[in-house]
Amino acid sequence: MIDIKKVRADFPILNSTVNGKPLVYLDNAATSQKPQVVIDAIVNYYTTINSNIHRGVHTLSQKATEAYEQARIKLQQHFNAKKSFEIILTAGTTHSINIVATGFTSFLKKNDEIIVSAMEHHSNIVPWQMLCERTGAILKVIPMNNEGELLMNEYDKLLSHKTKLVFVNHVSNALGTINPIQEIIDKAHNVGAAVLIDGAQSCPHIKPDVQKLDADFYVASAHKLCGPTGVGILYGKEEWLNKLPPYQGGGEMIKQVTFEKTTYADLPHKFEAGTPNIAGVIAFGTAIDYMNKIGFDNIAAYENELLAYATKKLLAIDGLKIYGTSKNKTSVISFNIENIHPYDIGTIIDKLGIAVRTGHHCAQPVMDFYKIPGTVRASFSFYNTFEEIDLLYNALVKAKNMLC
Ligand code: C6P
Repeated sequence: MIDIKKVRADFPILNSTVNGKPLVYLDNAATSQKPQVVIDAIVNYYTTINSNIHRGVHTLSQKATEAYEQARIKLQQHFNAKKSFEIILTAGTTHSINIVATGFTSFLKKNDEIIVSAMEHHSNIVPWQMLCERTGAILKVIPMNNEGELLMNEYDKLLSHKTKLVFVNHVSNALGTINPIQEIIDKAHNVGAAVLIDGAQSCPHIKPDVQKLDADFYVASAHKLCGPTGVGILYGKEEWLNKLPPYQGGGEMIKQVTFEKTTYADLPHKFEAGTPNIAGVIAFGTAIDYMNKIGFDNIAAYENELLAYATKKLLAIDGLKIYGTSKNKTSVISFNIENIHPYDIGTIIDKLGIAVRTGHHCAQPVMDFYKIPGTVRASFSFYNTFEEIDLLYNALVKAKNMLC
């Protein structure tokens, strides 16, 4: 059970006003708000143990290193990786995907095939297109239906001995659809292909078990999970991470450097060149603890109630159409109101203190599929309330009356 009053008190920003109105933050799919414990973790780091990690023998450096590595272990436990060094600390989902896409350059040859889905975020399309340009590999797309669900029989037809990689988001950011990733992984493995799951949108709602899933790679961003921006993970199976070449060269990722030859450090350091976002990683660990204390089952149950309530309420508005109507979805509602541009709705309701995202949501192929320029996207988190959904409804009715 979510104790909503208690939970909301953890988030200082939820008490603020925007344009003279109480903030109603419904843009959680873009980024989540941060509880005080996460903010404190960042402040504590800089006020008590700020120093560089893995480098110094002095006490501060050792304390910072320990806190940083402790966060890695929390993340290992959360995602259930077998080894802590299978968790690479990155700048976020986009960075993690690019590490894998760049690393695969030497493994692919002309006419090898890569499969993505029709509902990917640009960060799970563009790096693979760039990989195809470098290697001559071919990008194939699993199509979707009007409800925003992947056509799994078409996926079956795309898979062959030519398929080397499959990349799919666990949850679509534009539609909220939860994709059948276990089936996608199992079928890809049957033809010998590796699978990367983009968990950017699923991680705030679903606790994944990467070993049970048997995912080859799983990526996520801290900022979707009540953690700071500019931090994320690349989970990779040990054998894959050992095979992949490093993405960036620099300090910390080496064993030995001479002008003739450099040898690389062991995992995870091979992929962690340079001074990382130390405070951000430590605060990511705090955010994971915070979310687990609330409990992902509690979060999912409460957000499902919010989703059902909001869906019913919004559909009562004449001319409102929801995009992404799969039964299996997270608390995201993408919609348009007939003859009104999403940007105009977003601008008007912002004046009423309501934050939603408008536009193509970095998923232009999804918008092209529905032949629309974009949508309004309201995305709910475990700290949102039913009253806030009522405020959204009232604001939309007001916007509609003003614009029609
Ligand atoms: N989606 C949204 O408003 P970064 O920016 O690297 O933390 O995450 C990129 C990313 C990758 N995959 C999916 C499915 C995503 O949703 C996102 C980020 C935000 O939908 C910001 S564009």
